[in-house]
Amino acid sequence: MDIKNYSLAELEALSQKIRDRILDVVSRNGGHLSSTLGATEIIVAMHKVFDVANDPFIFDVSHQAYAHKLLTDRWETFESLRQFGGISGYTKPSESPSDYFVSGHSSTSISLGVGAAKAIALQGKTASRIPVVLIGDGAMSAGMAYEAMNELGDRKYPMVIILNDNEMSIAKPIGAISRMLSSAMASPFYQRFKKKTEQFVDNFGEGAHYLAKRFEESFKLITPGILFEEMGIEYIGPVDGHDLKSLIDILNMAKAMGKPVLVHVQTIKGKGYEIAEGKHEKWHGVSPFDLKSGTANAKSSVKSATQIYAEALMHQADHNDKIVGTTAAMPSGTGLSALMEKYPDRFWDVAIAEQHAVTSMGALAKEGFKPFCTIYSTFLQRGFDQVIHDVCLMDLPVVFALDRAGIVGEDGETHQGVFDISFLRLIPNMTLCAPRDEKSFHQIMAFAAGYAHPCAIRYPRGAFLPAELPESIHFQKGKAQLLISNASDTLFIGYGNGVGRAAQTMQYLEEKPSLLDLRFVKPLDDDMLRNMASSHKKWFIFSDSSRMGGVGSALLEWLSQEKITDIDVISFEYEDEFIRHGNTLLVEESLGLLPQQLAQKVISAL
Ligand SMILES: Cc1ncc(C[n+]2csc(CCOP(=O)(O)OP(=O)(O)O)c2C)c(N)n1
Repeated sequence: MDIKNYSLAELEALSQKIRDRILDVVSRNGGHLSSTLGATEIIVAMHKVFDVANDPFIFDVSHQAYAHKLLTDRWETFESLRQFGGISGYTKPSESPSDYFVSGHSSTSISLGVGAAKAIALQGKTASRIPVVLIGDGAMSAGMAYEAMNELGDRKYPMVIILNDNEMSIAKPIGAISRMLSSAMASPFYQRFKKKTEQFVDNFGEGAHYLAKRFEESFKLITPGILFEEMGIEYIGPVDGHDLKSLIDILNMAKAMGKPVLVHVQTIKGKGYEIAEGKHEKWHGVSPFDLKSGTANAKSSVKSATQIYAEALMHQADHNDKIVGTTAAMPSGTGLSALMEKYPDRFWDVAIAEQHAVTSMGALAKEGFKPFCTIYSTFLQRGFDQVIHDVCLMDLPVVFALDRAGIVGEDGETHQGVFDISFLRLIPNMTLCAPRDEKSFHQIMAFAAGYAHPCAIRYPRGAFLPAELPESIHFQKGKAQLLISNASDTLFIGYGNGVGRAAQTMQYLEEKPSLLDLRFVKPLDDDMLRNMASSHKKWFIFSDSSRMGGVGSALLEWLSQEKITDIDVISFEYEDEFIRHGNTLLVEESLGLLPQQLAQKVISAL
């Protein structure tokens, strides 16, 4: 949609139309709501001032970029937002050339802007192309943003960074930076004073400009401006992010400055949908809801793995005051909110700062505490080096609780929790285990609370796959549990949620195999596996994880080490490719991973 020649009134009408479309589709499909509603005018202004076909448009996390999708040829297809085979909830160049980069993990945008600016300089196009970056105040809490600004402020590449400050991350933002952003510059006093100064300047002309500038400059000493200006980045703001005229004027100005400029924009999260307006965590990401009342259409009555984790951790924390824990900006997503409320001195949200979360928990462990570092599988990728360098090298007893392990559904590629086994298994001192249901989760938490070395526990998004199986027994390091023993050549080996998948697959088979709950993929249960290898010659592996380096891989390495050569191993883990977004069952069906499909594969393999 070319909006370059739109009048202000037309742009305002367009913003309303965009909001209506977002509300209509998100209320039916679910998705990110309040961030994207709040950023609507900013994105319309970006499209008015910059040229999406030429200038890199870079959205941090990109969950707020729905307006951008609607403005770039996806008005109709937006209908399929986040559905299998449909439009992604994030920017994705393979979906549209207007999407500059894949994004889903936060705080990469300024680095991308710096990289793009370097390329633009090398191409000799500095006069005709400029990166424009949209980043939220929550995303500004991560170290990467400062690493990028540190270089940018020194090299002075022309770039416009729009800081969308809605005073919210998903939850309440944490830390000094967010406090600084909402400090004096944004205060009513400053706003009133600024207006007065502007009137004064208008009335008295040039001479007054000098005074006004002096005022601004001295004020910056106690405002967010100082932070950015001292880094060498011009600061403009705060600007009302719902006032299109101001936004367009200021972005035009920032674009013309020929240097790095940060425009501090204030918005209301959820703007335009009254029920969601303001600081409401629950409207950040939503499942389908009734537009009129704002109530969710359907709520699952089955307990999620996250809920079980939170209850089990609460139980451990109630009985052991050495237990501490952290989340990196996901208090409700990880179930830690209740613990933070009950034990505010022992459970912390550290903002979007996975690396810092891991390392700081290492120090707590060194001091004799027992940290539970609760992070989504996909976001621990950020803290990989810290797991090795600051926890495992010291053999510290940090527990990594990895939520959303496996396919996560509608968030798709950027959020799939499929790599954790592969990237953690190779670390010396690391123990890896997984529960399969509520009871085993409580047992594993008791095990972890008393364990003196690093360990990681993975569990799925939503509920465990249900299965009628013998009860889980007490957890012991490196010990598997044989759940079903049949006089069969075939052994199903399940890990975590894979146990339920294996049990469900069995229901479609006439000849019933044996079923082993592996429980620990590191260390493996040597005795049990030797036993199984002598009686079962066909092993099928069930685990919601990447095949490369995953559970099957661990077992093949073990067989090779043991010089056992007469076992066939077939792994039903994920192939070596990125997994698309969509309803989890539909995605699994497309990968042939539904129990009925797996049963067919087993039959053909036997
Ligand atoms: C590395 C990483 N950790 C956690 C998240 C989860 N996450 C998605 S959006 C978000 C909050 C972003 O807040 P902000 O930048 O202020 O944007 P807003 O939604 O408020 O517009 C978080 C924590 C993520 N995407 N990436």
